[in-house]
Amino acid sequence: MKQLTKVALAATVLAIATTAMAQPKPENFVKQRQSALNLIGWYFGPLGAVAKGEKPFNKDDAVRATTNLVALSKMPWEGFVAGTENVGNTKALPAIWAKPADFKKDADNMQAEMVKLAAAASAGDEAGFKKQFGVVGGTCKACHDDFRAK
Ligand code: ASC
Repeated sequence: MKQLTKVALAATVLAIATTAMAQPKPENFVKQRQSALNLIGWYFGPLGAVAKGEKPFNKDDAVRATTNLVALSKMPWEGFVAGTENVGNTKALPAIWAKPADFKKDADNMQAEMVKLAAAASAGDEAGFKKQFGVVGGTCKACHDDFRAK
């Protein structure tokens, strides 16, 4: 292939890829937010056993889980775009789009409290970690109560 043809082909492929990424299908936004929230449950849930004293506190495990959780906590929100209110199998309530500032406040709370949970883990602060687990759980619950169908 000639060099110019290669460059033109690469540009075309890039243009197509960019267009595909710029316009995800509505169902992919739902998948995006559900994937992130499921992973948050995956890493957060097992910490509950630690918080309850059913499993010993292990600093390395806690750091690993909360490092993932801090990153994950930033992700679901971009999936709640307009036009996805009734797409597929969603528990997202219309209030998310009717009261975006309230929804954002709950989302911001969760992220801020998650950072504190990660800080307690890094500090090896077992008592602080257990207490903060409950605070983070409260931010999950607050948002679910107002914005997620039962
Ligand atoms: C979890 C999980 C939730 C929240 C919520 C907190 O571990 O999967 O949805 O915590 O139960 O109240």
